[in-house]
Amino acid sequence: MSTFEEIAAAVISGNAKKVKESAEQALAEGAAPQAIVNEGLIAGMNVVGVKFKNNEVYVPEVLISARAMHAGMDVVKPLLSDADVQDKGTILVGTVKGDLHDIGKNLVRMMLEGAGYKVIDLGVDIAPDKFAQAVEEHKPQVVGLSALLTTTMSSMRSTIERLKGYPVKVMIGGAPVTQKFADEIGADAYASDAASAVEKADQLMAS
Ligand code: B12
Repeated sequence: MSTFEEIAAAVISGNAKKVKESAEQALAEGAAPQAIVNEGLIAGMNVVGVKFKNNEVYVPEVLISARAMHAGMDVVKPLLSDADVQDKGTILVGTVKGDLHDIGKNLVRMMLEGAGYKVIDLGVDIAPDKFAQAVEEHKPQVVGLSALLTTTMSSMRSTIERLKGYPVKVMIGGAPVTQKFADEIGADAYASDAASAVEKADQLMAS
């Protein structure tokens, strides 16, 4: 097994200590930091994403793998120059106004980070104006809105209204949200889980 494969395998099994050690070993062997990210850490998270989608692993395993991935990122991040950082794009995520659920949104954030996006997480209970301010400040290409309550789905509509005129695509998700609702409120994409969120983000970035 190559050191990159060892890193990916340790991310998949959620072994943060092993990820850190293997990342350090790869650096000692002269591997480029960016290659460690792409061929080790992201490669591992991609496998986790597919397994999650196929119900082969569940939320706790994904969180543990994401933590392992972050342990590797901590090793290589100081060595990545700005020019090295893969510029896949910036995505802003947040749970809409009135809604405090963040477990799903956090998973989406981790999977997007694992796929190489820069993610800005605004947190929970985010009002439309706050999303708009953050869009002005961070200039993301995509905004991801999460809602878990049927009563806060209307906040998605008002957030999309508020973001009209800004050059951003809006992707929505959360247990009560459907493709039909996304179409109704004019969202650019809907995804039912964190792995599909990455696929949809890739499509939005390319469109
Ligand atoms: C955990 C939980 C809580 C926790 C939240 C903790 C936290 N930090 O998030 C606490 C206890 C705080 C809570 C509070 C409440 N809750 Co609650 N909660 C849940 C519960 C059990 C699990 C939700 C969860 O985390 N699921 C796991 C994650 C991984 O799944 P997910 O969020 O759906 O996310 C996935 C996808 O939807 C998608 N996704 C999510 N976000 C996004 C965003 C984007 C952009 C994309 C693309 C995809 C995407 O990807 C994720 C990963 O695959 C659900 C029941 C259930 N089984 O769903 C009820 C539930 C959502 N809660 C409910 C209710 C009613 C409440 C309360 C009103 C209860 C009360 N009376 O006080 C309060 C509301 C507080 C508020 N203002 O938000 C109801 C909602 C009913 C409805 N139809 O609106 C549910 C369905 C329970 C029920 N059956 O009654 N809750």
